[in-house]
Amino acid sequence: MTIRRHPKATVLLLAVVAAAAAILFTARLAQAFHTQFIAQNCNTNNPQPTATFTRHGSTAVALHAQYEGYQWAGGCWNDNNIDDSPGDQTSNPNTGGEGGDCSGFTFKVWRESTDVNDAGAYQWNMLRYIHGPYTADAFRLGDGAPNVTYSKSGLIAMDALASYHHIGLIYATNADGTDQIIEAKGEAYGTNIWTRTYRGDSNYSGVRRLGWTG
Ligand SMILES: [Ca+2]
Ligand SMILES: [Ca+2]
Ligand SMILES: [Ca+2]
Repeated sequence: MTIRRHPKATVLLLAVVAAAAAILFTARLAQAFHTQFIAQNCNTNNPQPTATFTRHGSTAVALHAQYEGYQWAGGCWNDNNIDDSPGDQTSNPNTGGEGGDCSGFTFKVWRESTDVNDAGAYQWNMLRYIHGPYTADAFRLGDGAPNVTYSKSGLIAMDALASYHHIGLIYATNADGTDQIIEAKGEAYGTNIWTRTYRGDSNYSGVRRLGWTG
């Protein structure tokens, strides 16, 4: 059986459907924007200075962030393996969502100080909201007392590859010259491990955090 509608009724129906979809979309956008993850979950506790810090230990720190979210200028996450703040507006530091951005993630995993002249090691809890003073490009240039540029061919686990826009940490090296990179990749991707060709990409430079005790 065919249901016949008057053409005007069809147009009206489509308009109503479109309006409802627009309202729903706006509501979802607002909801995503207002997860208030940082406000509701994160703290400003002092970091713990650590006399020893190892590549193995920092790998464990990095793995807590795996499967969590991404937040532009962010630096606070839990470890429930869910992105608690998906679909936020991109490149907006005020969305207040879960996760680090690429440089905030690196800062925390490398246990750095907010004082760029201090090369010491500081353990920041994952729910401590902190981004740190470095952009990806600052890391690329080896800015800050703990950080140096380093030959790409000599990079090992927990060293970094950085470009003007992005920085990722080496989780493991692959036999074919690529690397498994653990990184806070972007709003749509969150934080995870991916096989990358950064080491062979001229836009990327090697960066090392100094002072590992093991
Ligand atoms: Ca996790
Ligand atoms: Ca989470
Ligand atoms: Ca997010």
